[in-house]
Amino acid sequence: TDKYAVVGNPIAHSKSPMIHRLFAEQTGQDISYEAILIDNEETTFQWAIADLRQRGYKGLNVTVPFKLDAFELANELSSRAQSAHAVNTLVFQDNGTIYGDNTDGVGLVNDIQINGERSFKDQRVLILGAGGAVQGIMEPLLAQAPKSVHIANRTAKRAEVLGQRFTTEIPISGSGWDEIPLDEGYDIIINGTSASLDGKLPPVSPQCLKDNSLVYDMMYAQEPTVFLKWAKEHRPDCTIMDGLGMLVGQAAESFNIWRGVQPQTQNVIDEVRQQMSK
Ligand code: SKM
Repeated sequence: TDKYAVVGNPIAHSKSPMIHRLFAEQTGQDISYEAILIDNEETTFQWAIADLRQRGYKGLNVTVPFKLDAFELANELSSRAQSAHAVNTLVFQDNGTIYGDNTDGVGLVNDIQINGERSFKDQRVLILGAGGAVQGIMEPLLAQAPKSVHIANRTAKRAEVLGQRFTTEIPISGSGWDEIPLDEGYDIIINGTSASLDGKLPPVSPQCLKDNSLVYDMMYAQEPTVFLKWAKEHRPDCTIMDGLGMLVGQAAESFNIWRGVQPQTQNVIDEVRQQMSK
């Protein structure tokens, strides 16, 4: 049995052990997967990781607040980890080096494409927020050739600067909340702010919605988030998805990096959601 784990602080809430157990059952892979708290008052991230490696773990997922520490610790980085400036997947390689990747963005893109059956191709995309979560999805999203991307954020400057970091033919713009271009509405709207955690809405106009918009919240809960409810109230025909599929999607990609097998996600999303309602 090869050992894997997710590390973070707090970590007790993590659904990763359940998700990876379901993947292991589905694919017949012989692995174990635990949630491990790193007490950053007691130890450094670096030391904690060295200790886990010593104890025979093959790889780790890394969550809040250690994704930047993991980025700095890795000896070798994927291009998407470099552009995200964050690492959520570590691989302890046989030659002694540590490989760092970031699967959050692919998790989101695959969830929308595979489970939501929506392509990004030629779509006008609106992203709400310009923080770490959004930075993490930019490269995989741009790789899907959307028609344009607009990033809106409390501070316009941060949105503009994030947009300018990518060399691409795709037009990327940035603004504050009140300057979002609203003429046509957006095909895909992704909430990457943490407003939903506090039951709040990002301050955007319902004019950004269209009847066939796909509205995605990177947060998830048992019930649709306030943002998804808001979208449905204004446009009953729009499609809503929450971030549980992104969570399962990033896990699937990490599983594939470690095991070379790509698990199916929809049945696992359904199972985890069912557990949440118990
Ligand atoms: O990026 C993921 C991470 O790999 C695992 C996780 C969790 O277990 O809650 C959340 C995200 O940060």
